[in-house]
This record gives sequence, structure tokens and C-alpha cells, in this order.
Amino acid sequence: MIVALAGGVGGAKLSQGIARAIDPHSLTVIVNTADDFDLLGLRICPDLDTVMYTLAGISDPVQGWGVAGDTTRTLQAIAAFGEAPWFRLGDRDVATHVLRTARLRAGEDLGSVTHGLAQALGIRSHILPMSNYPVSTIVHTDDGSLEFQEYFVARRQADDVIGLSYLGVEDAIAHPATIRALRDAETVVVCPSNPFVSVGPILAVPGMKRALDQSRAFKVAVSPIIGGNAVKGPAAKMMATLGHDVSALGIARLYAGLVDALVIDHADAVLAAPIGELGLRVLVTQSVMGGPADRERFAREMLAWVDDIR
Ligand code: FO1
Repeated sequence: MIVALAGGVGGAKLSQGIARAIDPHSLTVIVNTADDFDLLGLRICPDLDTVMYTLAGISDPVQGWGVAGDTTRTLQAIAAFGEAPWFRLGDRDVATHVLRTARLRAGEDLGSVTHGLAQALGIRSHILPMSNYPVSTIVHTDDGSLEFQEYFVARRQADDVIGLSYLGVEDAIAHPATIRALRDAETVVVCPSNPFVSVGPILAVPGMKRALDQSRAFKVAVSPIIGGNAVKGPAAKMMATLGHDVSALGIARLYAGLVDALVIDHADAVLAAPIGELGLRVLVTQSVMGGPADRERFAREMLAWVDDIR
């Protein structure tokens, strides 16, 4: 069994690659839910949905999030009432949020709702929220503290991030299946997701890090930083303002002690030696993932390498 820790688009891409490379039933994806928020009375879970749509093969190939070819008539109708839509919700995507919100209100927990939606979309892998309890990433900037989507979407990640907190995480309980999955896993993959706002909240859930430490699985992370830049999103800028070296070596320092190995891109080949000195095994490969076939190519190469060195 393989367990992937995933945030948004990068996590979804690698999860899809793994699901194509192995029996998809043998993959469990533990997903960040600290980006979740309420909008127009609906519960929005962007990372769960990004992973779900990607594994279902219906995600928008350009944005990476949302449903391919989705229309925005609902948002346009809302805009006609004078509400400025700052967060773009497609019509098919709205259906997901309406159903999720209704099921949560009826008393189902987030894990069960997610399972139901994923089953209906024909997904054979297991998608688990890190917790059934709400956790919210708060981004601290010189301009004050911002809710995550306000920082990420409304203000387009323009603010320098000087600190982060995960509101509610102390009271959150890890989804029980996440702890079981980590215990039983042969391999744990930390996807090329943002270490601070995607992987960070998952590891901050009480019990999660201990379960990972105690797991006998081989643990491998994939660097989201290539040649000093993030493949997508604000990870590089965040590393800089939070005082880290913006490189695959900086990522290795963040994950040393947590994982056994790191996958880096050819562009960072010179960093293989210093990363090795931190006690990590290193795979240098083409780590930018294109479409589904290329994600599978990457996953196969990484998993074959892990099987060789474990
Ligand atoms: N990201 C944007 O930059 N702008 C949007 O309007 C936006 C809408 C959106 C709707 C549904 C969804 O599942 C994701 C959406 N995202 C949007 C992406 C989302 O903010 C990020 O992927 C994550 O929260 C960061 O991992």
C-alpha cells in the first residue's frame, strides 16, 4: 500500500501518476483541508476537490483545479445581483459544494462525504481528509493576518508571508483511517506540494507526525522547488520570507528526519551531494510532470527506485 500526502495541484498530479502506475485500490491520498472555507453558505474544500477531479480524470488541464470545460452561469447570475465573485466557482464544481454542504449539515462527516463523492466519480483510490475537524491556515503578513484564500486568491499571493498558523489544529483529530494507512503503508510519498500550507497542516494534526515516524514505510518526498523556483504557487516566495534557502536543499533541510529520500530535478543535480550529507538518498530525474502519461512515467520511475533502495 502506498500513502501520499498531498495538497493541491502538485499533490493531485503525482497522486494520479501513482494511481496509474499501481493498482489504484492500493493508493491512499491524505489531503490537506486547512485551505477549506465557507463561501455563499457552501463548504469549499479546494485540495480535496483538486485531488478528486484529477483522479477522476476531469480536472481542468490548464488551471489544475476545477472541472475541465466547466461553465460559470451560476457565478454570472450571482454577479448580476451585485455580489462580486472573487473566487471562481464553475457550475459543475458548485454541484460538488452544494452536495457536500447538504451532507455535512445532515450529519455526515467530511471523510464519509468525500468517499461518497469520489465513489460516484468512479475513483478507485482512497481519498482521506487529514481530519474531519475544521482547521484553517492563517497567513501572517506585515498587513495583518489573512485567511488562506484571501491571501491566495483575493490578494494573489502578493503579501510577504512572515508566519503561519493552523487555526483549530490543536483540537483536530486525525481521520482514523489516515493513522491506519500510515501504519500499514509500504511507502509514504510526500508529494511536491507546498511544505508550509499543504504538507505543514497535515503534519500538524495531532498524532499524524507520530504515526509517520512510527511507520515502517519507506518515506520519500518530491521537491516542489526546481532550479530555485516553485513549479506552481507561492512556495518559493514563502521559503524566502520565512528564512529558508530557496532550493531543493532548503526542502531537504525541511524534510530531513521525516523522510528517507528526496527526488529532485536534473536542474538541481549539483545539490544531490549536499542533500546526501543530510542523510537522505537522492533520485535526480525529470521531475516536472506534464499530462497524465508523464505523471505515470514519473511515478513509475520513483517507485522502481524506491523498491531498489528500500
Ligand atoms: N485558485 C485561484 O487562483 N483562483 C480561483 O478563483 C480559484 C477558485 C477555485 C475554485 C475551486 C477550487 O477547488 C479551487 C479553486 N482555486 C482557485 C484553487 C485553490 O485556491 C488552490 O488550489 C488551493 O487552495 C491551494 O492549494
